[in-house]
Amino acid sequence: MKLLQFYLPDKGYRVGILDDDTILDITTPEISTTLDLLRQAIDENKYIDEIASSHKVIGKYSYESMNRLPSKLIPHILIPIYPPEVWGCGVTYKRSAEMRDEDTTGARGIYDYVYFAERPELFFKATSSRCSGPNDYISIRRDSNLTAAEPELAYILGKDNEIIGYTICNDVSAWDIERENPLYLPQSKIFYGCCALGPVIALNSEIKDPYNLMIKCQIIRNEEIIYSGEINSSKIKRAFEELTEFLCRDNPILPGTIMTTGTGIMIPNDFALAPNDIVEIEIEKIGKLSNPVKKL
Ligand code: DO4
Ligand code: MG
Repeated sequence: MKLLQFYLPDKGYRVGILDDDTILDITTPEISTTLDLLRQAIDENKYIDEIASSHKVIGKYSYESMNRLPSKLIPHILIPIYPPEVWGCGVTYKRSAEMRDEDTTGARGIYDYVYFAERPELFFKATSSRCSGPNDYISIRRDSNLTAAEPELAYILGKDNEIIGYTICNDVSAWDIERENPLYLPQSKIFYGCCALGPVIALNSEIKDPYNLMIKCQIIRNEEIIYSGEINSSKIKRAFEELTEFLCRDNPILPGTIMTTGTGIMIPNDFALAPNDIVEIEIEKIGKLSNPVKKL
């Protein structure tokens, strides 16, 4: 099952199930977000799929017609969850370690160390207020001249830090700030519009093997594809349980917290983001997340 959130000008914020190209509206007066569904599942000690299927379908809409730039005047899909927190993992793919070291010291260094170390790199990435949903703008911060898209598979944690499902994340990062000094990492990672999520939450029932998913990324500039890259999630070095264990070690997290698992597609510096670019990230069995770019 795939869950999503959407907006209707006459009815407000809604929660639904995506059934092929049809959005099934399962909103009730008490449950209007995916986080409400998750909390209900936790309270009733049930799977979230069970809770979602127990809700009555009160409307049906075409997904394609709502997959558009958000505006209060027209129906559109929204970020699929309002996460209390988004955390990021770094250097989980070999290419990420190699390129980050080449671009900082030109030799093996801190990234190579972390790639092989027992402790993973984990960093605080965003709150809901800094996240963008499908088709909404992602940002280049005003003091960055080299901001890159980082296409990533992300997972959502529920009760007892268990994974309930997966989504797509663009871990938009100011690489020039990160490269100037590793202590600047939070400023390279956290800013308004730094994290795109969506378009849906593909629950565990949809994703039989999260370590075998094709992840593809395209950057479109003036209607031309200027960059295309791909990686399979099988190339990730760390198991998700391992990442979650480090995240939650003496660090309580709330249900709905998102972990983004790191990028294996290192986009060359020549394709640094520019205003009005469109970044498309597609992950098998989840869908396609598309976001335009603006400079703050
Ligand atoms: O240490 C820098 C950030 C790493 C990261 O975001 C990634 O590998 O995806
Ligand atoms: Mg990243």
